[in-house]
Amino acid sequence: MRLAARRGSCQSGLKDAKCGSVRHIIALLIAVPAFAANPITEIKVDQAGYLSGSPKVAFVASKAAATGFTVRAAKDGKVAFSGKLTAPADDPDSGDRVQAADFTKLAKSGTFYLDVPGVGRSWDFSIGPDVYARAWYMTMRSFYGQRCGIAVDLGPEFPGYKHDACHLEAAYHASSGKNGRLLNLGGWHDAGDYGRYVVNSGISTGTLLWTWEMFGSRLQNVKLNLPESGNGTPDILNEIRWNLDWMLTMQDQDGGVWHKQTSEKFCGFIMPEADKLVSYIIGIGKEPYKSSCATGDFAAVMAIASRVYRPFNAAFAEKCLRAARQAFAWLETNPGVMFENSAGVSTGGYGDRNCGDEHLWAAAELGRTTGDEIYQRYFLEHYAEYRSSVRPAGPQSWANVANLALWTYALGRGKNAEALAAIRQDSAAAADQIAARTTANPYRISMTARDYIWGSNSVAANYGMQLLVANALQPNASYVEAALENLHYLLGRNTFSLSFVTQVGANPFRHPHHRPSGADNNPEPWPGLLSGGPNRGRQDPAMRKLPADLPPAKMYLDDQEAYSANEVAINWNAPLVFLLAGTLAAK
Ligand code: G3I
Ligand code: 9MR
Ligand code: ZN
Repeated sequence: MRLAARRGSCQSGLKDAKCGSVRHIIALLIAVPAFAANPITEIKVDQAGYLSGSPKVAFVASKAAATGFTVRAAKDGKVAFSGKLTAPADDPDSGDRVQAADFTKLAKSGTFYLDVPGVGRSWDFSIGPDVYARAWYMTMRSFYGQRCGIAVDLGPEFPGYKHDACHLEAAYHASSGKNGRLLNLGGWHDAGDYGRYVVNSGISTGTLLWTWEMFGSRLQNVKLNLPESGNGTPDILNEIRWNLDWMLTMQDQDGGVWHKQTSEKFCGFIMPEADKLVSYIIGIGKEPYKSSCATGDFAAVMAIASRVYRPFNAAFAEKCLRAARQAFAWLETNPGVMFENSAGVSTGGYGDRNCGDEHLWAAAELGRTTGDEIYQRYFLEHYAEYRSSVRPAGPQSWANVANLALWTYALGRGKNAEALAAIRQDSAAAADQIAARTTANPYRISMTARDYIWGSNSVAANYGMQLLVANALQPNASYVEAALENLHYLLGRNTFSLSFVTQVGANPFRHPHHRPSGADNNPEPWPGLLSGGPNRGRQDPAMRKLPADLPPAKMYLDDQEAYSANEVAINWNAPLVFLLAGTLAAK
């Protein structure tokens, strides 16, 4: 995205409305009728839109309190709904004074905008039964864009978004306990960098496989325009398979799984095929070389894959199951091997202080897939230690997968009635509190001030996933509504009025810390990628230029340099894919 990178004034999300991208200029010339002024950030809407039958709320955060609002048709400005704004509420997390505009009663399909006299107009949004179908397609298809080891081309839909086969040179790093070259292409680039990390692949791939397990009937016919499309396997599974095949190559003969495959250091902002650094299998530098967290995540994912792919490819399902069993056996003898970068290696760590949750997840998924006593027993002996993970504050993350372990036991109707009841009860109690907190938050999101960490947008998406899983265990409309509120936040109903997904919505963020987006010649970043989001920790030099006393939700820059707030990553996109799938019309 060379053009945009040169436009200094385009760096801040706060100013993005004024940015001169071709796309925005055309949008302003064509889409906005002469009688309406430009959209302004003080009015916050979900830029993808609102489901016809669900609550529809926009927010206004202006200096002077406003009173009324209208919703108008985008094509002619005709009033479709008018209402009153709520009294202002102070939101300490963003520092905004927020008024709500509720137009739930407007159920007519179409494209609209909000008009607030004395304030201005919003970006356009849609109302309809399937307003998130396009966003689902784009966020899921973004995994294809992250493919390593193969040429990728998002055209003709996104012409120019392509790269050649990359990272073709692989070798065992000294820290892996082996040496020599190997040939193991594949997998997804983790994020804005080109590394491949088993731990992060674990939660990401697991979340996507769960998306299939929970919402497959809605997804099985959705074409993602992949090289494999039309081969008889649903495209979501075709895409996931690309990463599973690489993960399988990360398992050593003794069953243990190496932590990551990356170069020794991060390359510059170049296209992946231009990165000629050797892609090393990296271990811990001493016996047993592999790491427990990677091996646990691997076992869990392969166990899920074995039940998911069985109807499509029994041989592959068997291969996954064998790999999962071997990984679990390794973990039983090596439960506490932590990963740390060895000397000379400076790529991502995904280091964890405790692999018990990964171990539990492996046992739970293997137990669900096979019903075998050994996995059931491990789960029942250990699950109680992790019950507090299903909690109202702090959902699952790459470092904590205990939730997934507990939920899969309940979703798979595990045999122990006491465990089942405990997990169901914990899930509902946590979801009740999250839903109540969401309603009380002036921006109606589940986020707490402490949740604005590195990758905070994935915290919002994972709250959404937590609520949808709780709903699957015990249906409750308030859980689904609260999940949707978090989606609205990610798609533009936030303090910046910015859609945090590239190329989704009329005012998306545009400068991700994403090497292909930074290095190519396209005017816009690669589509369907979720920004990491506000990070109160200000953990990079660009972010440290922001005032230290900014409220946490405001700690964000739409700046390529701001990697601690504006990178993209597979484990952030995956729960968004899950959440969006949950909104799609049941088929
Ligand atoms: O969880 C704690 C929280 O309790 C505490 O209050 C808060 C205060 O700062 O920190 C939270 O921990 C943060 C953690 O992310 C949360 O998951 C750490 O500060 C923060 O340093 C850590 O950042 C990780 C980052 O790598 C740096 O290690 C991100 O989770 C992780 O997503 C990110 O992953 C990178 C890979 O290494 C390389 N590839 C790109 C990828 C995305 O940026
Ligand atoms: O680009 C890297 C990003 O993917 C990582 O998440 C981040 C933290 O590990 O590091 C980025 O690389 C930066 C490096 O750590 C320090 N020099 C600047 C690099 C960004 O261009
Ligand atoms: Zn690659």
